[in-house]
Amino acid sequence: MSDKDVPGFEPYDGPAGGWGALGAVARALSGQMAIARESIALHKVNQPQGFDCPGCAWPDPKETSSFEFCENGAKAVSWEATAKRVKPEFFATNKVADLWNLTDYTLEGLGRLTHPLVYDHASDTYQPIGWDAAFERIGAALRALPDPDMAEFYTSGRASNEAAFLYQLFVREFGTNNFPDCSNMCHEATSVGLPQSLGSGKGTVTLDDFEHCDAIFCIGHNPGTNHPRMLSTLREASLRGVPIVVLNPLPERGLERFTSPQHPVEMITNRSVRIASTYYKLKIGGDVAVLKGMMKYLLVEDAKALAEGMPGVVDHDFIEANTSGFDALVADVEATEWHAIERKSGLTRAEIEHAAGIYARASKVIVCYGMGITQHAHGTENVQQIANLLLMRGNIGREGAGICPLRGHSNVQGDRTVGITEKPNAALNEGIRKTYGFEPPVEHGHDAVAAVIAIREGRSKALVALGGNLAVAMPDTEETFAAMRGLDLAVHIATKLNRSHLIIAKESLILPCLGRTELDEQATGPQAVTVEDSMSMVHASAGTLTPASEHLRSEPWIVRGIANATLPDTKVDWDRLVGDYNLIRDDIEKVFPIFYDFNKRVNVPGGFRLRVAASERAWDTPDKRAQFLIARGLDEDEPLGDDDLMLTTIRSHDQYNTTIYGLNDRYRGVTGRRDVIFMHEKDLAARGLRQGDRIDVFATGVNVADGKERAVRGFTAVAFDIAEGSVAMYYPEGNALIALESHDRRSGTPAYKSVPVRIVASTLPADPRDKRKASHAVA
Ligand SMILES: Nc1nc2c(c(=O)[nH]1)N[C@H]1C(S)=C(S)[C@@H](COP(=O)(O)OP(=O)(O)OC[C@H]3O[C@@H](n4cnc5c(=O)[nH]c(N)nc54)[C@H](O)[C@@H]3O)O[C@H]1N2
Ligand SMILES: Nc1nc2c(c(=O)[nH]1)N[C@H]1C(S)=C(S)[C@@H](COP(=O)(O)OP(=O)(O)OC[C@H]3O[C@@H](n4cnc5c(=O)[nH]c(N)nc54)[C@H](O)[C@@H]3O)O[C@H]1N2
Ligand SMILES: [Mo]
Repeated sequence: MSDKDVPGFEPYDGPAGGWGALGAVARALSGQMAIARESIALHKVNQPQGFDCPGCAWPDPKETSSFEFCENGAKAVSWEATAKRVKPEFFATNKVADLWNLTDYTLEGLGRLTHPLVYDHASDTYQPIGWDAAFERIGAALRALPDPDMAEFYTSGRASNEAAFLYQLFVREFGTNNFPDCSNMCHEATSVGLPQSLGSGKGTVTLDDFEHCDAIFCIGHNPGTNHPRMLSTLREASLRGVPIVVLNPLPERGLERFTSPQHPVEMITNRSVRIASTYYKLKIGGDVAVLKGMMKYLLVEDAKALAEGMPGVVDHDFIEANTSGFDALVADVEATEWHAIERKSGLTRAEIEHAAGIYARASKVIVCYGMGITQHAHGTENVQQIANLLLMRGNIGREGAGICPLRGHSNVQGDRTVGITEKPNAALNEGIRKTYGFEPPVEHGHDAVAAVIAIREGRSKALVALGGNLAVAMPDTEETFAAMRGLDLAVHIATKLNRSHLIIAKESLILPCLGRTELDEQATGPQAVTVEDSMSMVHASAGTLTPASEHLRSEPWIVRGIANATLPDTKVDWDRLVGDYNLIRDDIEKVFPIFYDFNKRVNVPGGFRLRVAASERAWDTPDKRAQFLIARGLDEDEPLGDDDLMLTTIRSHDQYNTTIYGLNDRYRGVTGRRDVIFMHEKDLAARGLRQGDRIDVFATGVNVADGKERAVRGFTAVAFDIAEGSVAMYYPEGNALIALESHDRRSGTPAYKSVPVRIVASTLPADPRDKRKASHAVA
């Protein structure tokens, strides 16, 4: 059977970027935007005077002189600045039961929300409501809870620092630390793992470091799709001759070659620049094995060099002066056998030693990583092994070297910095006490998994969501949906309609807010907000577009409204703060001294960098030294049954998390569908399957330990150059296979990237020409 026989699948030979990217932008724009809005908006993205791109958290170059082209940034902007609207008339004629049958793609594609809405049980419709009436209902429902800990306050990482700061302040004055947050599903393994290793929970590099490094490792992330502006950085490094080593079970085109739309000659001559110098297709969950193998090689080479009277390969002076735990790490690494490393990683010893050789010969190394590392049952340990590898050669805290976690949402890192955390430390609590004179709750609250479990068990009865699409983003689609139907109150502050809004509680409200592209006018005039990128740079963002509707309000204004209605004796002057966001920033500085001179420093184009102590080799750990921390064994995940495969759930090129912009995944050769599963030819053959066959996927192991069947059915298999034993499908289609209990015990991060599955021919009729629309594939 040839590739052509699968409708909508045809391997893509081109580079990342290039003309394909330009074409995709044109299509995204023509579908969503009025021409006038488009030309204004795109020229203001990531400019010193404009708004921060609502796409990814990759930093901007210091001088953004020309419009920095990014296909997926353009999609994110046009998706928000769309001319489409979903108005009360639409809701009046479409019952929620009917909306439920629309796909996620269609739901958000309806356009921007225009009015505050409240759900009416009698007619099964959402109906318009005034802002004050909405706040009163929310306040009354929250005050009626027997205990503030029975409410969950979710944040998605689009919220600005100002909105997130006010939100956490309100929630703490209300009396709980229940802060489920999108970063709990994302880089929580980093936020837990790195403070233990390095004393700082953030990346240690800046964009400048990429100009000075002499090797880059990219582990478990896909920048061509998720951080496209990073390709320009990698391209520059490649042209400088810097080796770029990739560890990824899939051949991601953006990590292979790139044609920069910023470079006319490259475009006209159709030339591309190679990105990876070496690409290792390891098995899903094989990262710890590779990292230990690399460390093993370093130790052997070190001993050899020292015996010959040469300088060691390991930086003993650095280790002596800066770290603890090295001897224990050596013992662990030496005890790990090569045959186990090879089996677990799917790579040969020679391949791993080659990678380690590149690492050893480079004097300044940056390791970048993403969800391929964090979303495993042992995600925290994975992150810590990367830190170990870097510490071994003193690759932290000096120019051109360091650790670079690629954050998700454009302000997910900032939201955490300004207090969105279920585990507040003493300094945060003291800052609030001192600034506002109320006693914040000190007992730890719920993260995302704990919140959904509390809702499932009826211990939590209210959910307020500052953005996001919690129900669809979480594992265990069916159980999460069912749990949320048991809520007394569900409030969604959102720009666009999504499935979480259709999971109806006793009382359900949708509060439509301004997006980042839009003008935010308050009592003292137009306001700017601030965001923090993946490299701890804080800068201002000011929207310029006319709001999508006159009824939209900013997130800070909405939080103010909820706070005033919920807390009759509040100690915070909410109206004053929201009238002038400079005052919010003054308060952020009072609670978090790291923001000293906030308003002054953020007024400089490009903003300022928040201090990351580890970048200066100041180790904020109990013994004030960086720690080598051991991961027991090589298992990142639960063991796999004999006939099982390991499934990973990934993003297509046409999606932003649960937002589906389109049904294509250009670089992986998929057009017009999302119901595919990428498999190695041999894994197909071993099951008597061929490309194009329809298959059913059954969860096994940890995900069915509770005795419940979890399955998705009727997906089409495509033969792909993925590591053997590893299979991939899209998120959120795969979420129905993952139990809430399948998460990293230390950080709570769901194991979205390691789902043991059994794959069999589908019981549904075989019909490869059936181009089903991407449905919300709940079995
Ligand atoms: N356009 C766009 N931009 C985005 C997003 C989006 O959805 N669309 N999402 C944003 C968010 S919230 C986030 S968190 C980031 C996500 O950015 P990424 O971390 O790039 O996210 P994923 O698509 O989940 O891709 C993870 C990569 O890990 C690989 N992988 C899977 N399992 C393993 C493994 O076991 N080991 C290794 N080494 N690799 C593995 C996959 O093949 C894939 O290439 O992007 C942000 N930016
Ligand atoms: N299987 C699987 N599941 C995953 C992942 C995975 O890799 N695999 N990744 C996980 C990760 S890394 C993350 S971060 C989560 C994402 O989880 P979320 O952050 O909860 O999800 P998003 O899809 O980003 O949220 C989209 C919604 O945000 C709203 N929105 C957009 N812009 C704004 C705004 O400016 N303000 C407000 N108030 N609302 C806005 C819109 O209504 C839109 O429908 O998903 C997680 N789930
Ligand atoms: Mo994320």
